[in-house]
Amino acid sequence: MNQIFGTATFLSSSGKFCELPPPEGFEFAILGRSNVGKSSFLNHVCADHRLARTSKRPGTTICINLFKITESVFWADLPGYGYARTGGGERERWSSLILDYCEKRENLKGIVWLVDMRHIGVKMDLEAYAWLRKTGIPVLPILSKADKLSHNEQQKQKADFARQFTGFAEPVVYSILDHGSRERFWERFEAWNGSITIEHVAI
Ligand SMILES: Nc1nc2c(ncn2[C@@H]2O[C@H](COP(=O)(O)OP(=O)(O)O)[C@@H](O)[C@H]2O)c(=O)[nH]1
Ligand SMILES: [Mg+2]
Repeated sequence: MNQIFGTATFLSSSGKFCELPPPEGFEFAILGRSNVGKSSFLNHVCADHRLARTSKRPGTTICINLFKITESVFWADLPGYGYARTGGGERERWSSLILDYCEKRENLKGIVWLVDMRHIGVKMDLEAYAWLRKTGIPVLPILSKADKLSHNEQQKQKADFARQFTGFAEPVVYSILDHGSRERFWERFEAWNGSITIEHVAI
């Protein structure tokens, strides 16, 4: 996948499921809590810091942003979950756009699920996990912001993740401050990608 570096392009931004472009090729979605580092991760793995907009303020992306990674691989940067703009209930914290997308998008091949490595097992991630398991969509977990932890803390958090979240591919420890993360991710992505099929279990 080395050839993709710097060649990914922004395709579209959709606020409603019906506004998404027609499915084309294979799509992978980036899911995770608001502010976990989804857009930064996308930019970093594609080696293009201007690709997706990143933000210090949580809850700013309410659209699905689609990116073309190769001729046949597309990535969707989903809105973050877990940020209650109005301090309201669960419904506001789980965007119906995420649910619609994950349940209906025909060419969705897998979900890259970001979890903040410092905070394993927070309520919204537990909810996301239960729901992801139910959908049967293949999931590759990413433990983000690894640079904020020492090596020992990383080992502990990894073990914690493995204890709490079973049934997915082994998580990739990731930091946008570490270029080794990028190589490690693409290796793991290709292995994961090759091992799954386009049809996930319909809900
Ligand atoms: N130290 C560190 N900060 C990160 C990392 N990834 C993201 N961030 C920061 O976390 C904040 C939220 O990132 P963003 O990509 O906008 O999160 P999103 O809401 O999930 O798309 C930004 O200030 C990023 O610079 C990382 O690996 N290490
Ligand atoms: Mg974002």
